[in-house]
Amino acid sequence: MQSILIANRGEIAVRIIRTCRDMGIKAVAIYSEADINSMHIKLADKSICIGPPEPSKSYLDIPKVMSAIEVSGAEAVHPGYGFLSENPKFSEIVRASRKVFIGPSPETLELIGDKVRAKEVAHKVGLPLVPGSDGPVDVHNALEVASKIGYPVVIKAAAGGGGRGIRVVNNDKELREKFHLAMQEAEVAFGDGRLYIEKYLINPKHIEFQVLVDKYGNVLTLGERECSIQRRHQKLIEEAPSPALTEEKRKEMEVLVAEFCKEIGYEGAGTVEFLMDWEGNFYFMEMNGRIQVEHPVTEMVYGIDLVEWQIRVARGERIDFKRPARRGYAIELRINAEDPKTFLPSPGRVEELYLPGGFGVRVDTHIYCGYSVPPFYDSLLAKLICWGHTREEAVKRAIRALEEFYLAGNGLKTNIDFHKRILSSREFQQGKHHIRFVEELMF
Ligand code: MV4
Repeated sequence: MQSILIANRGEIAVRIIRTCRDMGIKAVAIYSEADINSMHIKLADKSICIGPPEPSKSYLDIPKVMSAIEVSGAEAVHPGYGFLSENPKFSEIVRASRKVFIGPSPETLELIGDKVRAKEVAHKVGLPLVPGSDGPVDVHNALEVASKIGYPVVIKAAAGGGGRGIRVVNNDKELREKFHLAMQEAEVAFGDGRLYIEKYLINPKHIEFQVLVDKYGNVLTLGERECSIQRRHQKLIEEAPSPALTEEKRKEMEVLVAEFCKEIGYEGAGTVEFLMDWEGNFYFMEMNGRIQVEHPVTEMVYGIDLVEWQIRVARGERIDFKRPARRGYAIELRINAEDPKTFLPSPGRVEELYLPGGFGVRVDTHIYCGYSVPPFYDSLLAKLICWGHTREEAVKRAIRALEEFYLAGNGLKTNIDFHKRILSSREFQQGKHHIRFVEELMF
């Protein structure tokens, strides 16, 4: 494989280009008119403008991305996260064009995109599910199931995921009222109105397992990340390993995760998502078929370049090594261009920038002095990843690195101080945080 087109932008495009260069592979960048001054263009061997700023006319426009692949002569495409990364049609078209899609097959993406089908397979291999409906329900069915499992229950869209299309209801009346609305919304958002219901878990932790699978069914599990610090389904802090898991529980979950991957014929890097309650019960939620924003915490504790291995397994190499030993603790802070009060995006120009460094500190970013953050995309400016021998050391180092992080810009605001508050809180330091922690910290 001599050249890869990166169908993405921002920090993840930079991240992927770096590994391409490490591997001696040429990197082709694509960019929208709003990204003409972006770092990923400067680092790539070649770059192609694919259209106007709106994602639907550039990074999400399959014919334009396909033309760029053809024109550049790239043999493979890395989709990064978001955009086209989990689009089965895109994976299919890339394959039909005799190019390599660095990710799962269209069939697998289709399967894991259907949360009801994914849950069926999870159940089959023995992964625990939250009590709820087996499969899609109508409103009568939903009321019946709710009376069995008890309120509160959550209504979810079969085609949803990542927090899109979920709704909590507390009684029959609310269920009746919100069910039709949820169905209409799911129909509009996903073209699929199927709904299912689950018992609503109170203040669980979000725990996800990293896997890497080659074309020969060898599954490498690389432990978990805890991503409970989030707001409105935007993760803010992720860490590995989770302070909530014992080695025995981790092993138990990894065995089941590997079974699940084999059962669906998974290929590439992926993440299996769970919620965990305070008694240590875990429940399968969904699988994500992409490299995730928070992958560096896994890289730091296992000493493995996940993007490199995505590329290796995509070109048919075997995972023929034992799992590397895990070492220490890593924590990632997402530095966003957002107003700390309203959490609204705060685009603008970076005028002064000093990035932290030193032992155990990694910064993945595409920003530089003079760069203007465009208003069209997500507000992620940088990922600050810190390592420590212990969790306490990783947290202390993260606070130190945040204090070093200096960014001044015209109109630009960041969540750096907000991170300091979270890391300094007793709940977080004791590992007792859960998915509603940020909300509770704010009110
Ligand atoms: C839940 C839940 C509570 N109970 N399911 C949201 C994203 C999707 N992947 C699963 N989600 C949830 N499902 C039951 N039965 C609470 C959430 C949830 C959540 C999960 C993970 C991380 C952040 C979250 C924020 C709000 C709700």
